[in-house]
Amino acid sequence: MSAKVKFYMFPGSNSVYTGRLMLEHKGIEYKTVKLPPGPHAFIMLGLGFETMGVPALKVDGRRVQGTRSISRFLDQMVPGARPLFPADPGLRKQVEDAERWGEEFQNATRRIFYVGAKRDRKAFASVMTPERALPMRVFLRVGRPLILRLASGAHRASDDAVREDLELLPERLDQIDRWIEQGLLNGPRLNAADFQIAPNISALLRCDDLARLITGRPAAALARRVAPDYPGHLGPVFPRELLAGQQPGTDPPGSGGALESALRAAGVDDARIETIVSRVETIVRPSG
Ligand SMILES: N[C@@H](CCC(=O)N[C@@H](CS)C(=O)NCC(=O)O)C(=O)O
Repeated sequence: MSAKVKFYMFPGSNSVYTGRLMLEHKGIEYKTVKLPPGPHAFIMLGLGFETMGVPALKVDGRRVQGTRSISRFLDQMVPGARPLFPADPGLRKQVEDAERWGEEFQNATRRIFYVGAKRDRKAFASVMTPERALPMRVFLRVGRPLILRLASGAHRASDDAVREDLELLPERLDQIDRWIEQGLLNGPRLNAADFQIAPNISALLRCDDLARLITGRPAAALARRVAPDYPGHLGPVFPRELLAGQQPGTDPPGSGGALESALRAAGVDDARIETIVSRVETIVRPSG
C-alpha cells in the first residue's frame, strides 16, 4: 500500500532542501505544497502543525515536522531501503550527533542569509523566486522588507548573532572536513547528517564574502555531490567588523568569492570552478 505524502515547504529554505533530499533519497513519491515564506508560519499553525516551521510532512493524516523528525520518520516508513541512519548503534549515535550539530549549522546559515539579504537587495529574490510563478514573485519583491523583518525576529538573525556565526564558520568547516576524512560524511552511503549539512555549505558557497573559506575544502565536494542546486547569490555585503573574526589578512589575494562568482555568472560548472580557484590559490598563496 502506498501512503499519500504531502511535503509542506517554500523554495529557497535550507531546511526544506534537506527534507526534499531525504524524500528523494528514500525514493518516496510526494506531493509538494508550496507556501509563501512569511505567511507560511501562520498557515502551518492553521493546518494543525505544532510549530510554524517548514519542512513538514503529512502522511495519511499524520503530521511530521522538522528535518530531524522527518529523517527518523522516513526510515520507519521505508525501512531497509537506503537507510538514513546506520543499523550499528555506535555508528547511528555518531550520525545522530552530527545531524544535531548540523541543525545548529543550519540555523547559523539561515541567520547569515537573512542578515546579508537585508544589505543586498537582490539576494532575497535570487534565492526565493526561481521556482515561483509571476504573482508570487511580485508578492516576494513587494513583501521583502516585511518578510525579512519577521524572519529575522523569528530566527534571532541579528548582526551580533551573525558576527559570532561568521567567527565560528572556519572551525565549523574544519569539523565537517574532519568528519569527511573519518568517513562519517560523504561516504559511499549518504546519511541523515550528510543531508542536514550539505545544503548549508552549498548556500554559503553562494555568498561572495564566504566562498573563499569553503572552495577547495572536502566540505565543498560534499556540497557539490549532495546539494548542487542551491539557488541564488549573496553579494559582498558584510561589513569588515562582522567579518573580523575571520582574519581577512590571511586570505590569499585573488582567491576571494569574486572570482568564484564571476565564473558562476559566466556559466562555469561547480567542479571546474573548484579546480580553477584552487589553482589560482596555489599560484598566489604566499610561500612559507
Ligand atoms: N531546525 C528546523 C528548522 C525549521 C525552520 O526554522 N524553518 C524555517 C524555514 S527555513 C521556518 O519555517 N521558519 C518559520 C518559523 O519557524 O517561524 C528544521 O530542521 O526543520
